[in-house]
Amino acid sequence: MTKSKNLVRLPLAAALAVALTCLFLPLAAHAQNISQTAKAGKYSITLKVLPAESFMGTDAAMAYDGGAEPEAVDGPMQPNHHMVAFISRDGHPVERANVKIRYRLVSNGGWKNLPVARMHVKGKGADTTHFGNNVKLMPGQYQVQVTVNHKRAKFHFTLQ
Ligand SMILES: [Cu+2]
Repeated sequence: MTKSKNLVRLPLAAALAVALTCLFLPLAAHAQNISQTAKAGKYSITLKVLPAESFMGTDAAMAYDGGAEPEAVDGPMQPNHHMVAFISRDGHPVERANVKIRYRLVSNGGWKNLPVARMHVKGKGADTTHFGNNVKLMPGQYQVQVTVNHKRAKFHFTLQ
């Protein structure tokens, strides 16, 4: 008797797990992080699209090192993402380079330039140097091109 009860319970538990997963998927999609790596000449470029990060105040996650002005999290643009490129060469992080980032919402046609700031993760040192900015991105399919010292890498992802 006990055995047959267990046999019934297992599929129920599995069904419940699936139902719960479906319920929580929309929440997970909001916290979606993109991370893709591609080659550009001798550079290895990891493009990350994360939630918008703070550059200001004691709680800042980012330490600004130069380049374009950082887009404030609570600024007029109301950025919802942090689109950045981590660059390495021969396994070593690249701290200085001429970096250009442009992006395009595929359904919308036009390319936009991301004002590229140089930063590192606050308190983690220059090894965490990366390039990019906070930006407002609608859901959709994106193409991104990252150019490092005239070598270009291409990325393609879908934001939910
Ligand atoms: Cu950053």
